[in-house]
Amino acid sequence: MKAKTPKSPQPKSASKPKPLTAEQVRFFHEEGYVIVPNVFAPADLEPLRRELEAAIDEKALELKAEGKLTHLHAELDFDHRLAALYRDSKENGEAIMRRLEGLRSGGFRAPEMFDVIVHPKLLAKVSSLLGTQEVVASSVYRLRPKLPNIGRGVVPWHQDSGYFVAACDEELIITCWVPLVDATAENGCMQILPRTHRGPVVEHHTGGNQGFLVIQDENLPADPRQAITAACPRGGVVFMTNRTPHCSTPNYSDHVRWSIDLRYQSAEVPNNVAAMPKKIDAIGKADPAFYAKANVACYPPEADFVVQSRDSKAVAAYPDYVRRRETYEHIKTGYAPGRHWPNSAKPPAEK
Ligand SMILES: O=C(O)CCC(=O)C(=O)O
Repeated sequence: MKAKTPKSPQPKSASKPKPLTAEQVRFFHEEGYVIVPNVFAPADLEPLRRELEAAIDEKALELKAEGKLTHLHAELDFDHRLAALYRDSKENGEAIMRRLEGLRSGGFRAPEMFDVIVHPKLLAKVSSLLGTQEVVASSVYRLRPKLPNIGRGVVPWHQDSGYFVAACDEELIITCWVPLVDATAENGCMQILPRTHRGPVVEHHTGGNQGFLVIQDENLPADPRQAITAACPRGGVVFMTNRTPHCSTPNYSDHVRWSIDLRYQSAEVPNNVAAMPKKIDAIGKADPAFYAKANVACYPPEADFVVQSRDSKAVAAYPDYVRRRETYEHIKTGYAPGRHWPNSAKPPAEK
């Protein structure tokens, strides 16, 4: 993909972004989630949608040049094109999605993605939930194209904390689920079990759909029939805690349910912003107790970065974000305390 620099996420003329209302904050803490429409204006998400469209086009052209694909479906819009490419060839569809989702090949980290992660409209809302100006973004963000009528992308019941180290169970890490199309029950939005997030991280099992972790129904903290359907219009955001059980259902529509999920925490919560993996391991080698004591991230395999701080020098610019993600991708830290969830046939997917 071509090298570009991000646009400034804060247009000079923009009015000060609004925090959540006291009622929305109260609802979030009571219910474990809050769905907020119009966090973004449609135009705010357009650059990301366009960049994803360009990435699909680039990969489709590459596959065509390799003789693997005949029909580019270039006449279709962003919401439909990937579904058509997948219908023609599962292999090609998977290859395109791997390019977009690729966890170990960089993931999607175009400037347009970064601009959404650090968007002041989103950070103002996140800040009001965290109760601090000092905000760290976790690299555990994901892009999810859920295609129509295939099981791929259906996510079983889990708490995000099921993926994080146990030392962070009592911390607050906010998931911001941002649909890039209107998310509905029909196209497979999330289901959320409300008012259960104050309980513990319950037992997860490995080997759910697509290798995801799964909470079996008998281990859910409430009857799954009490789940709410978290429909959310494009521009809106579903905010959830890391202990809020949630899942997502199949897409029965004719279009792709595009979404991204981003995660944020207070800078007080363990994170790896101060160290790259080599440094963490060098200290850990000299002092094995270090890993246990150190502030070394709720999800150690991926890089965290500061997105908001009173100290503006601490805030990661786009090149820092790319460098940190690349470094973590290529150098694995030895600090990886697994949760040791009960085994099943397949290994768990990375979040
Ligand atoms: O997007 C989905 O379908 C599921 C998202 C999810 O499980 C998450 O954001 O943790």
